[in-house]
Amino acid sequence: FELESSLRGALAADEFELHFQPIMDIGTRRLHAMEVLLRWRRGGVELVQPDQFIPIIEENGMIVSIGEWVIRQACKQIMLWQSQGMTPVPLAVNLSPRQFMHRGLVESIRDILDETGIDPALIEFEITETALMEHGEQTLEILGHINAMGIRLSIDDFGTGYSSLAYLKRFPVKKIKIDRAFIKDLEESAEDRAIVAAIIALSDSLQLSVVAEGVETEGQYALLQRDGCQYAQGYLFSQPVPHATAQLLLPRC
Ligand code: G
Ligand code: G
Ligand code: G
Ligand code: MN
Ligand code: NA
Repeated sequence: FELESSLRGALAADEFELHFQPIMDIGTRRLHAMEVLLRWRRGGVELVQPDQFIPIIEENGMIVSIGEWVIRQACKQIMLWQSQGMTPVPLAVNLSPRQFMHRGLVESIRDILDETGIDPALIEFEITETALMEHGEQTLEILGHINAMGIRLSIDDFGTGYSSLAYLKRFPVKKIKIDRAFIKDLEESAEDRAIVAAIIALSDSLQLSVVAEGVETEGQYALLQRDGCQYAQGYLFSQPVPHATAQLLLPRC
């Protein structure tokens, strides 16, 4: 309750901030994109991680306004980096199921793109496979609108739900992110290696690109490279970092 009531004023008090985690191209070991991860600077001091407050704001509906703020802030960040002479990489923003099903989403994305004037190719949305499975036709329609705006879509936490890649082909999705549960024991577990190799091979034949999440060791990296995985994200490269650190990773024009 205490957390919930202090969350109510947090947006107005400007207590949220974005952190950024690099997603690397495995072939070149260069920066490919960054995932945007929300943080709450509670009372302006203590940094609260999303697992402490995202479930609360999903439950009470505040995710809609806070989520819209995240999308706008990410677009503004791209604009700012460009104006400072940097070449931004695409930013991947997480969308919760509740936010996704909200009627105003498509309209507000359109407004933000108009407002900031950024290239929609510099924004990606991540949505979990479970969220996709929950609402058939309506989901397909919303994703169609987002895709038509030129924003790319990724499936987050892939492998933890019940969908198959064949089913996902119905959606205008370009990328899947293999959940870190399958990467964690990659070096020790022949079973996990087989699962990951199969996901990569099938994705390839369906023209989906693949990001491995939670890559922490060079050994995991080498195995992913061997199996033809294109992208990797994880502590091996960097934790999520504030904008001032993230911008040091960007190429300058
Ligand atoms: O510190 P200030 O209130 O000016 O920052 C406003 C917000 O804009 C900050 O919370 C920060 O998250 C965001 N921001 C993103 N990029 C920059 C940047 O290059 N400089 C500053 N000052 N703020 C940035
Ligand atoms: O940042 P961290 O790595 O602790 O993220 C924990 C969880 O919070 C992840 O599952 C991530 O998807 C979720 N999350 C982080 N930022 C956002 C956000 O801006 N919107 C939504 N909906 N979820 C987020
Ligand atoms: O949106 P998603 O559920 O994928 O959120 C990413 C989460 O994974 C964030 O909480 C982020 O801090 C975390 N994370 C990113 N890289 C690593 C990693 O290498 N190891 C672990 N354990 N967690 C990671
Ligand atoms: Mn994610
Ligand atoms: Na994930």
